[in-house]
Amino acid sequence: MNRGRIIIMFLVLSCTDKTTTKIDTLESYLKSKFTHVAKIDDFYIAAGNNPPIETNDADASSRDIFQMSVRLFESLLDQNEDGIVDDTALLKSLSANLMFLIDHTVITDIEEEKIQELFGVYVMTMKSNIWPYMPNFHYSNCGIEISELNTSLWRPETYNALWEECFHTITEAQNRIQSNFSFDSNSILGNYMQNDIDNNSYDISEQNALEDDGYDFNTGVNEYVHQIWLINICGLQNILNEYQMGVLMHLESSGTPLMINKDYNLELAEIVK
Ligand SMILES: [Ca+2]
Repeated sequence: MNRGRIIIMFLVLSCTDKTTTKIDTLESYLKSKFTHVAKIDDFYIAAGNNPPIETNDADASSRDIFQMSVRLFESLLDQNEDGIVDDTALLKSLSANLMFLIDHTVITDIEEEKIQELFGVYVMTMKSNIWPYMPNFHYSNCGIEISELNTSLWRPETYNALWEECFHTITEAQNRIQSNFSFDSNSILGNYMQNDIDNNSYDISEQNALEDDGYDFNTGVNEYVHQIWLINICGLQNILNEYQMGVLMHLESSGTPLMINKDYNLELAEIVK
């Protein structure tokens, strides 16, 4: 073998090696692609550099929305605010199965699939160009003006969608480790929603029509659970009907975090970048 061939082979090998190392871990991948990266155990939260568009804070930056998402996850994982994760099994499920990404859809549409393919984690997103980021939204003043929960389309006027996406991430993690925490038809939570619909006290058909029959049962249960969780946090559990109260009791017995503090100020997460 002549010297030229050896050098070429060496170059090929070292290039291959570099590429492998670069996308070796989710952490290094996220650091290479995004502006902000945090982790709680091995559960990653990342955000690009794009500021939120749908917001009532004109000065809101990508750092602001990133930092709030970190605080929300910290609060959800440490309900009694003693600086220690309450439920290690829940955190392990988050780490093993999911990550959270904040960016505009031009980025998330590509990265959701890519990250799943490369690292096998499901990417939950906050699409910060189309979903509202309302940093002042607080449970003490939710501005809820309904006297019953009767449609899947309901959200508070000034709702911060970041709460909803962080909450869905937590319930997705529960869904993956707790057999009685399913969103399928004939599951405990699915039956509550179906019975509520059969009783004509709750409706998903309007949303289903709006989404061109794309609003499937599982998504419906997911959002039903979220609405009930939010109404409870806002202190209005008295407007929930018997099915919805059943859901709330089931969340409580399943260990779903029932509080959320956007101002959580202990450092549970590690800021990686
Ligand atoms: Ca704790």
